[in-house]
Amino acid sequence: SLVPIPQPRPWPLVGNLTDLDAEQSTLSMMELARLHGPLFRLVFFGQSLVVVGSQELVNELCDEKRFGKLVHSSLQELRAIGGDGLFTAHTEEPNWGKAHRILMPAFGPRGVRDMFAPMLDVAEQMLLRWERFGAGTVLDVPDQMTRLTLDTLALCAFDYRFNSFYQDALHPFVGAMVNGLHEAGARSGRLEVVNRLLLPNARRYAEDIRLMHTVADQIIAERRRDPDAGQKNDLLGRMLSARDPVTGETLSDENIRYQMVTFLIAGHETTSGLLSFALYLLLKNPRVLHAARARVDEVLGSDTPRLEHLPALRYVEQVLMETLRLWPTAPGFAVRAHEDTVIGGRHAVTTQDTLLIFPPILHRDPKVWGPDVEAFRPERFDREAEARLPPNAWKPFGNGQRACIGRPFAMQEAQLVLSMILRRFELFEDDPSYTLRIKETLTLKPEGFRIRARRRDPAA
Ligand code: MNH
Repeated sequence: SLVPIPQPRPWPLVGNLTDLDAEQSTLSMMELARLHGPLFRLVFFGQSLVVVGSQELVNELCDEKRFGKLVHSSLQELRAIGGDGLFTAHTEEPNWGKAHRILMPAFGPRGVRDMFAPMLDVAEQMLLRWERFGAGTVLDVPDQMTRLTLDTLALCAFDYRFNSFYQDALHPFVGAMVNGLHEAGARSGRLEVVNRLLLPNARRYAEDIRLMHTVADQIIAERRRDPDAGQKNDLLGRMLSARDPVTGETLSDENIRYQMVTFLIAGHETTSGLLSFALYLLLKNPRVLHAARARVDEVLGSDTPRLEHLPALRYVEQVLMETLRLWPTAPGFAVRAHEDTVIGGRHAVTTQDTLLIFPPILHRDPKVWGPDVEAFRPERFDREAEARLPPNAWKPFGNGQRACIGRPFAMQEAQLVLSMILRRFELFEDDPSYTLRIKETLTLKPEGFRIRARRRDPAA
């Protein structure tokens, strides 16, 4: 027989709005899961959201025959920025399939290996600055990592240099993006009539979006004028020339613009958050820090990192996987049932329900991870231990055909950069009494986490 999905008691009109702290919704959701279990319903203004965070239920929801990605209300709001780019497109839109087929090979193992050199280039720029500053300088970790990942993405994808390490002020694209994302988030939490009444916000939002699109359009125009463009096999080059094997068509300039803005947005905040949390967790867990450093010293020695080193640096990859278990920087993704159905054998859901798969809860399922879910233990991702995990227990990159296309890119970049940092620097927390503060935007970051870095003796 059917059992209703648990729901915190709603208030008239606003429903469960008061159960969520708008600035800290991930932490609120984790708290609600402690109170109500890993499956609960929240209702806002008559709209139902079902939060799902046990391996058993998530595994069921990952069945693409029954469920598929839903462009939920905050992603819908992002379409003003990312249009029908991969992240914000509906699976049924022809441009999703077309771009997916054209871009998958470029983001595959071959394509990402070609990006090793520009990744190393930008990492060197950051670390050279850390060396010159010396151990007396305090480094704001999320700020440094954001400059790094943004520059890396633009260089790898479009052969374009933001040069964030050569100036204090970031490229205007960054300000427009930060404001635009903030406003998009705020808009999805406001009623449409309120959005229309907030004219100064709306005007500013339109300007920020225009700036982002103009930057992308200019990069496209420059490339079209570039006599050597034919030799450039980066993402932009492929998007401009590749034909979809199914339709025989190329992507339109408008769609290429949306993909570029999407890569810049989807591709840098998540990866910079990952690197920031990894450094935080390493500094709070000296055993793991020493184990990772010992491995990096052994593998890299005095070499400049090369692609061939990466497989031997598996432990660093495990550090990143364990980081994404505890702090999945893109903390949720939504699916919808293709037809009204029953989940967990006893809970009815309809096609109208937004089903939010929530990795911060899923990744703490004690049935999967044991009694020490909060412990930072990269050994959980040893090859053998990983193979023993039940299906869909670890979902920081989404699911199925709509999973993250940038996963190999992000993991290669993060593995390279973290290895280089550990090899070259002794790290210190600026304030050892720092306790984690989560900054939530579209993604999660350890707010105000600062370190100092001292060059290690190269012979060490
Ligand atoms: Mn990424 C989709 C997480 C790095 C570009 N990404 C997703 C989804 C998650 C995600 C979760 C699924 C969202 C949904 O179902 O609504 N992404 C991450 C994380 C990192 C990351 C945790 C880094 C760590 N992503 C990157 C990078 C890029 C990128 C780097 C680009 C270079 N991501 C995308 C795109 C999609 C996506 C594009 C949408 C893919 C599709 O639906 O076809």
